[in-house]
Amino acid sequence: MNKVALITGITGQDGAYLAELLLAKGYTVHGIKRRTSLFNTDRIDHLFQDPHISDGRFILHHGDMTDSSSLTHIIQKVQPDEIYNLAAQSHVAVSFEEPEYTANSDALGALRLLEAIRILGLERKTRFYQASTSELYGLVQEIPQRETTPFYPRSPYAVAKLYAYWITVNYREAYGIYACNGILFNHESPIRGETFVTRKITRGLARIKLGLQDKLYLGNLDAKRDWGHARDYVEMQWLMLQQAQPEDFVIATGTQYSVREFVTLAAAELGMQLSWHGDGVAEQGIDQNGRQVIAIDPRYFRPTEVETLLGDATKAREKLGWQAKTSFAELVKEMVSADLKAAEFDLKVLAHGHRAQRS
Ligand code: NDP
Ligand code: GDR
Repeated sequence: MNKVALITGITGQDGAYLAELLLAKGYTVHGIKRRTSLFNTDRIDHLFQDPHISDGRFILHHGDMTDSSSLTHIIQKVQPDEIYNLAAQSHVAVSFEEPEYTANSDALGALRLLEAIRILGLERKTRFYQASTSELYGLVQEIPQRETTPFYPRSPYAVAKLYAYWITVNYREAYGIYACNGILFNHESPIRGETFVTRKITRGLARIKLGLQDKLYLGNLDAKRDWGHARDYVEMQWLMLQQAQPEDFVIATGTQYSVREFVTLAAAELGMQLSWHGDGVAEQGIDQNGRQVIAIDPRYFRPTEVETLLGDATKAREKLGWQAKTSFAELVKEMVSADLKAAEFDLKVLAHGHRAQRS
């Protein structure tokens, strides 16, 4: 019998990559999407449309992480072998503006799923994956960060995810549920949300290159991250649920770059040679023609910042044979190339007198 998976956050970046991976492995994939006034299934529409990919094995349900009744009903109906809890208000900066909602969906959401497993008597059947995050390390206590590094969360998002991390560990220990945390460092792709810094940069620079926009405004250029590719990381999410014993794993590339370095490389991909002038909020990125391309907007600084993250995924490599496949340079190249195509499309639409999408 084919396995049945339930993915929360199916319409998000990781949800889309994971659904594709599980369908390719023969799973029946159920996803939970929330009701929105506009379509929010852009990232997964191809899974419905191509019968060779899904063959009727891809099913969506309306639900919300803040609504236990919908979650419990769906789990009862689907009887999943595996639940991947990817749904979250996942934007760190937004969590300072919506701290209570972030706690409700990101912290209590995980509890609601685990309670549903328990209430429905599925403790021995259903395996549970929690999307934990390198943001737990926040004000870092050790470099690089590994499974044993102490946590010091620095945002309402990270504090909510800290609860979700520990409730996952607790339900594993208290009720014997196969539940584990993937502590994933930043991972990106051409379908990354447009307000996360990498996608904001590749999309913004591609549009500047084609004259669709003049300048890109950013915040802290000194922040350093360990950036990998989402496609590589969802493979690890699946692997973590296939082991004899549930354990928590750090997933990272082990390399680190600053936001400034990301911008410089992405610009170079587009033929723009940036030089940096001034500092703090006065810093500017200038191209080889003397045009200011990057400016700082203090709005994008966070009340408490995570300055540096660098992961050590030795445990994943040794126990699961996992290693990141995509290099930083390949990731940047792929994202820039996809956003250049999207900008070219917008330019054509404009040339025909229409309003470009999401400009
Ligand atoms: P996205 O923001 O792209 O996707 C989040 C998903 O959660 C979307 O499908 C969104 O729906 C859904 N969602 C948000 N709130 C609710 C809610 N209240 N009820 C139901 N669904 C909801 O995130 P990613 O795919 O990048 O990340 C997946 C998970 O991994 C998240 O939990 C994130 O916090 C975590 N994580 C991500 C990392 C990364 O670098 N990408 C690193 C470490 C952890 P909608 O489409 O309608 O908005
Ligand atoms: P992060 O990702 O907070 O690490 O959380 P994000 O891309 O938002 O920020 C990374 C770093 O870039 C700095 N930065 C900016 N960030 C944004 N969004 N916009 C800007 O204009 C900008 N300028 C500079 C930020 O200050 C920060 O230091 C992501 C999310 O996917 C989380 O859900 C996940 O848990 C972590 O990665 C691991």
